[in-house]
Amino acid sequence: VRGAEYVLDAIAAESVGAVFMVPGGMNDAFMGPMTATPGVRTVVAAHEGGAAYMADGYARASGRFGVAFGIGGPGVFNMTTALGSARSDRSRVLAISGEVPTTLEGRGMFQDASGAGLDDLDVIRPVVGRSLAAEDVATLPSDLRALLTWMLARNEPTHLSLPTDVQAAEVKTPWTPLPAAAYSPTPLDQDALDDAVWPMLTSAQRVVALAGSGVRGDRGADALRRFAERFGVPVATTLEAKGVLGEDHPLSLGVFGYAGSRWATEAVLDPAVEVLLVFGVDLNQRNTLYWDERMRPTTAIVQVDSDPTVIGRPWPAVPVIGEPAAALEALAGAAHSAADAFAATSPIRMAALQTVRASGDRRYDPEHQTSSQVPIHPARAIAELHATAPAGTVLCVDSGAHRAWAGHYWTADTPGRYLTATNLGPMGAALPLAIGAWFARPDLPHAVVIGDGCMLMHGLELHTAARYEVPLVVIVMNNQSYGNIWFRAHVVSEAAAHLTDIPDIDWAAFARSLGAHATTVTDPADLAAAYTAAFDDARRSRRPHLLDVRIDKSAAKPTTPWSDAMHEWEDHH
Ligand SMILES: Cc1ncc(C[n+]2csc(CCOP(=O)(O)OP(=O)(O)O)c2C)c(N)n1
Ligand SMILES: [Mg+2]
Repeated sequence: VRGAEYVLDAIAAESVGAVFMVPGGMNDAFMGPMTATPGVRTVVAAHEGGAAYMADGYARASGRFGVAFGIGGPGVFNMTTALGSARSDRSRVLAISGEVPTTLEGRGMFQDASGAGLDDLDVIRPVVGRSLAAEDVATLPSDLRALLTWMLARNEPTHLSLPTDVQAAEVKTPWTPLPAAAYSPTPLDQDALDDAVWPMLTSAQRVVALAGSGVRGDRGADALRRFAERFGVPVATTLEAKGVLGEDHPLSLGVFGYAGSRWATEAVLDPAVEVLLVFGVDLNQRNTLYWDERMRPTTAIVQVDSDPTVIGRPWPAVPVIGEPAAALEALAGAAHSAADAFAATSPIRMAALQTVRASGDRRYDPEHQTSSQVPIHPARAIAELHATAPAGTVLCVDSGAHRAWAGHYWTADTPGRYLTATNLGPMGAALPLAIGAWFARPDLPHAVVIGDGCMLMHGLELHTAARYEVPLVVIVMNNQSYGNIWFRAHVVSEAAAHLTDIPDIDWAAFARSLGAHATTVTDPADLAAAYTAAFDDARRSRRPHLLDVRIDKSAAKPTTPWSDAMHEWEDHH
């Protein structure tokens, strides 16, 4: 087969069912295989950044990996933000770009971004784990293999640049599928569990778990639940991993960190905690409330991660290297006296949890969820969405004040149904993430919560959803503002506040012009009916349905612990 066909065959053999792309001259040889490889659908995006976010969404929702194609040079440059986001969120994305033929590098050929031209490998290098140019068809199989295994082993995007002459050249041997173990390659340090963790748990009573997006897939979420239930361990999650233990579960504390719940804040920062078990969490600024020292328990933090480089940062921790899913399986199923002793202290943890839960609502300011103010209170917009969304809905949330509203007032009751690019936090990710996720799980309803500012970035991907009959419900939290910035700007000056204004855009008209259906909602009393009708319509008509929800930009965000931590930090640094 030819090089381009070989690449598509490999993608199909790895059970990746959709690829996302923007076409162009350097990719022409892919067009045939993209439309003739059984098992692979090809989706044309509006922008290569959109294609790369779609690949990220597909990766998160499928548990396999995502693939984005673009031309070398401009196509690759357009992908950099999305790939940087995938790298920050440890998502598995392979970017593939066509390049000028090796024989014409550096001669002034149109769009030359080879090493002798604009050198897109060097541009993309910091946002992917590894980037290779397959300059000879003889190395294409090993280059592709190296990039896939690297991506899977390290959970980071990689990039393949494929010159057109290599795309057209003959590959002699067929692709050998990767072993299943390549998808969860890190061995578990069982000794660390046996020699360090179990002795500690035998004598510890007050133990809390914090689970992050490193708890991957159904297996990880299920093992987390069994572990929590067997030992009565309350579980908080990061915002990115919201719902990895269903937030309606009796042991769930909800989100800890940015936009986190009152229960999680109180339980994790409780000075009586002896051991904090951290599963697949990068203990970064947002996940720790500015590295709040009160997170450090009296005995130890135990940090389980497949990536040893995040362990011990920012605080010393008992290291357990391994897939969190594997560690949780081992902990949940342990059959020895230490496990029995730990299970025996379960009532103490349950009692502490009951105290927190009995002290009031999980959320801050729960009364805002029923506010009848106009413009609509954002807490009400989210609460009504949760009340009316069909069971199992996957919610994708963008970057801005709406991230805090959704993070706080949405209840994620099923693992893997809350997707958001939290670490780099690039505006515009959520809509293409949702499109990609839908291609992995077309059986599930998908909704997007997005700001009007984010719509200005990648809102045109609504056309992609319309074109491919993706039944998304897109809620534009329309405050005619870069709302998150407004909070800081309006205290500077009126002129500064105006820099955060967004004109009164008719998002419903915009949506209709792209082939989507749309409704504008200004009265909170209409929300429930509008949401219900939108989900029904999207499902029946197989079209995206956009809701332009007119909300109040000045409502104070439910991020009190975060703001307190910020002020504390600023006072001391
Ligand atoms: C690509 C990118 N540019 C700028 C920012 C900084 N930023 C964070 S939130 C925000 C405003 C978002 O506006 P909107 O989507 O309307 O959301 P709102 O805050 O109003 O809910 C900006 C400009 C960012 N996160 N990403
Ligand atoms: Mg806005």
